[in-house]
Amino acid sequence: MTIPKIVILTGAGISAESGLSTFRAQNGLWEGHNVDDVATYEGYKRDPIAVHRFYNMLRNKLQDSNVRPNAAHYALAELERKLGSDNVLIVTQNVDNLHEKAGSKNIIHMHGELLKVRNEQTGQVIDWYNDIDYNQNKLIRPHIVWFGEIPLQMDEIYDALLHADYFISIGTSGNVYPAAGFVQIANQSGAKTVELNLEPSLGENSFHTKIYGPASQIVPKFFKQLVSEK
Ligand code: BJW
Repeated sequence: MTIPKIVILTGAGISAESGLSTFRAQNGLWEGHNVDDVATYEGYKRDPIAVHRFYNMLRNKLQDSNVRPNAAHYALAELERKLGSDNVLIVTQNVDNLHEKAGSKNIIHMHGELLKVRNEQTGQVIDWYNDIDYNQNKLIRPHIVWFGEIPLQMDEIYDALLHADYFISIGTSGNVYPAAGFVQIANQSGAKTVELNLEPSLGENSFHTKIYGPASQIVPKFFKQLVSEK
C-alpha cells in the first residue's frame, strides 16, 4: 500500500461545534468589534489595552472546561495515528488548541496561537495562559497573525502543498489569503482537492470533491471511507 501525503487546512468551522465562534457568521467573533481595531497591528498600537481586553476574553473562553475537541478534531488525530505523522499535516488557521487536545501532532498554526505571546523586541515566543496586563508589560503582544502580517511557516506549507496527494479544506470560508489560495497550488501539484464545510466556500469551484454538512458528522465519515479505500 502506498500511503498518500495528506495536507489538511482547517478553519474556524471545525471548532464551531466545540463552542468557539466563527469569524464571519452573524454574531461571529468580531461582533461589536471593528476588525481594523482588533486584528491589525495599527489597531493594536492605537489602543493596546482594548486589544488585550479582546484577546484576554478569547484566551479565557478557550480555557473554559466546556470547550473541548469534537468528533472532527478526533478524526484527524486518528488519521495521523493510522497513516503516520510524515503523511498527515494539519495547517490550521485557528488559534485554538483543539487539534493538540485531540491528539494531533503534526500541526502548523499559520495564524498563531492564543495560548502564546511574543516579545516585540526579541521575537521570543512563550506559553501564556493568563490575562495580559499592558501596564505591567508593554513588550508582549498576542502571538496572533493580524491582517497585513506574514503568516507563519509559509515555506513548510508551500513545500507540503507541492508534494501533496490530497488537499482537504475543512471549515473555512475562503475569505482570507494566502490560505484561500492553497487549493490552487494543490491543484497545480496534481493533488486531489476536497472541501468539507457547512456551506460552499468562496473557492468551492476549485475543489474536485465537495461535501457539505456539520464538521463533526462529515469529517469522520469522509476519512473513514478514505482510509478504507487505501
Ligand atoms: C462549519 C461549521 C460547522 C461553520 N462545520 N463548517 C485583497 C485581495 C487579496 C488578499 C488581500 C487583499 N487585501 C489584503 C489581503 C491580504 C489579507 C487578506 O486575505 N484579506 C482578505 C480579507 C481580503 N491577508 C493577510 O493580510 C494575511 N497576510 C498576508 O497576506 O501576508 C502577505 C504574505 C503572504 C504569504 C507569504 C508572504 C507574505 C494575514 C491574514 C491574518 C488573518 N488573521 C485572522 C484574525 C486573527 C485575529 C483573531 O483571531 O481575532 O485569522 S482573520 C480570521 O480569518 C482568522 C481566521 O484564521 C481567518 C480565516 O477565517 P475562517 O477560519 O475561514 O473562518 P470564517 O468565519 O470566515 O469561516 C468559517 C467557515 O466555517 C464558514 O464557511 C462556515 O460555513 C463554516 N462552518 N460552522 C463545518 N459546524
